[in-house]
Amino acid sequence: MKIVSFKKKPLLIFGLVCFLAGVLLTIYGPVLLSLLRKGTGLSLGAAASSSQKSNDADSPVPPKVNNQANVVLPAKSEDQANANEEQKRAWEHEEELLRDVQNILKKDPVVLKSDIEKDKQAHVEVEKKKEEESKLEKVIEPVHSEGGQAGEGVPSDQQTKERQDFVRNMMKHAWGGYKQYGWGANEVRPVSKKGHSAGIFGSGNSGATIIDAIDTLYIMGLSKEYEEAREWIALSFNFNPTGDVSVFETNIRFIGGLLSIYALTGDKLFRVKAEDVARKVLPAFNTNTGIPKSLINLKTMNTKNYPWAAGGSSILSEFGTLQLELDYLSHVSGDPVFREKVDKINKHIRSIKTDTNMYTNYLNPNTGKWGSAHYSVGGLGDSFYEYLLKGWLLHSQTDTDQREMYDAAASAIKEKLVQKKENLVYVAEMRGNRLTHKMDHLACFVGGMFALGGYYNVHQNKGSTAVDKAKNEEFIKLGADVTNTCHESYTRTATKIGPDSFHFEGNNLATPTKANEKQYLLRPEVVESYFVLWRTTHDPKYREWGWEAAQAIERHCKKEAGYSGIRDVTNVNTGVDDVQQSFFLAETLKYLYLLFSDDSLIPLDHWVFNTEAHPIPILPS
Ligand code: DMJ
Repeated sequence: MKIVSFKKKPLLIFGLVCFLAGVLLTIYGPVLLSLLRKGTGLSLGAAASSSQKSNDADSPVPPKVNNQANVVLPAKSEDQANANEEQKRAWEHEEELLRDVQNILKKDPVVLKSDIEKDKQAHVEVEKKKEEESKLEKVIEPVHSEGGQAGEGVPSDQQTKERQDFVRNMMKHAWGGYKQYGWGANEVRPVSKKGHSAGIFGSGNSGATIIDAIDTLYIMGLSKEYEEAREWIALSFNFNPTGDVSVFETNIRFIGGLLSIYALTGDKLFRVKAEDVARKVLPAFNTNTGIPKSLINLKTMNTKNYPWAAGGSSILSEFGTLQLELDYLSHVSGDPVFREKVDKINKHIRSIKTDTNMYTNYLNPNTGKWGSAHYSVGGLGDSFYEYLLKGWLLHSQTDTDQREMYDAAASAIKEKLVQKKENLVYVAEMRGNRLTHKMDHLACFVGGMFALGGYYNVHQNKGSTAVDKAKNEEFIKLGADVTNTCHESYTRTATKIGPDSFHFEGNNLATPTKANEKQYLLRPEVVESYFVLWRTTHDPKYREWGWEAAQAIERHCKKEAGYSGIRDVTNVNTGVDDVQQSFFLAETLKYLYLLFSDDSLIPLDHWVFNTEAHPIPILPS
């Protein structure tokens, strides 16, 4: 560092004062001159007018000024009087400026320096504010949002309305805890009251809860909370996590969440942010087959699969759960690149489809071959089947290949995996040819999926477009039966909340065995199926079941700063995991709320829910 010697200081200060005086005189010199002239009775205006008077009859004639009292002599015409008045004001202003300059020059150089610093700071603040205001600016684009108006769907009967309010209050509590203790972090720890992040998000604060929750806030008509979320997204959301992030989770939570709120509001901000996030993960698709890797590091652009996935495979439920978000993103952005990624994956899967119409949970993205024969509608497989159906719905039921794939896959699941023990219908898993008589909480979405497909007549007679009415009804019934089993997994525990996995062997009937199967992570799949079954059958029992679940969650999971997962659903004195998962706000509470809302709110004829419960509008055919 250069040190200025003490002796040289006065010289420096003198120099600085001279410099400032020079600058200020350059700026205010003409003013000074004008005032000096004024003092001698010769104004700039008067000087100018004396030379112009004869050749410009219309130009304002400057007034004569009485030096003592500054009194303007009467003008000849009204115009002249106005011009005189204006000129007088200008001179007064100039005088004021000069006084300011004189005062500034009288100041101690140290004070002067600090004043300049303060001015600079104030300028920076003003510029920052301007920038923020421009970021917060709302540009609304036309979108298809039928039935997506904030706060709509109030049910007509009092009891249902009270239940709807109850769920809205749950959402307020969940949001309030996150806002106070986890703001900007991915999630909140509702007991230890601090931010939390899971490995799927990489490192850093990406505000997963804000992005995941914003459409729920909007749908519930929580406008203050919605604005808080929007402001954070506008000013602070850049999606720059370090470490490995999950491409699948980024897609369903971030891209899906942003696109959904864009579709509901038309607010351009969300479309631009969604596109930005999507572009960042595109390098994960650069494999021989176009099947993306599971993880991407956004700093190094390294991509890889989970080390536990056999043979370096990608996961079926991950690469098969992209179409809703990426097709819609291409539709609204006009850039086909996103849809092309999905098309390539679909093309590859179709090219290696087997006669069994089943899809194993693993696929090697480089060789393009299926991995070990593990079939499941729970974790690793689940939303692949969901998106076969929903991709067909998204495109107004026009993609025949996709319809046939879903029809055939659902039939294969029914034939090979669906089992019944006593009165309980469930969907088992299969390894090789062996069944595992177990269902995950995750697999409980399948009840809603089967019912949704049947409701929209996805099952058609082979080789024709004629609807197979009986088969569709069978699937609605199958959906109801499986959902009944999932409900049983709730009613058979002490807390009335369902476990993460449950078995159908020996004495086990929809009950968990191992310790880690007894936890409840605030998952949505069971209430998701209640919601879909309610919309497709209007059997009132689904609202009752949803109400049981809401109350049980309130009783056992509510903590001071939000809701927490619990360790053991079979024990009313259970411990907690101290995590409020972002999907609790995105999915669990949204499905419960919609269950108690009128069907006109997010009508199924116009919207299709992504696997994180973010509604995406059905595209015109
Ligand atoms: C959610 O993130 C999604 O529903 C996903 O498809 C599966 N897992 C969780 C919730 O359990």
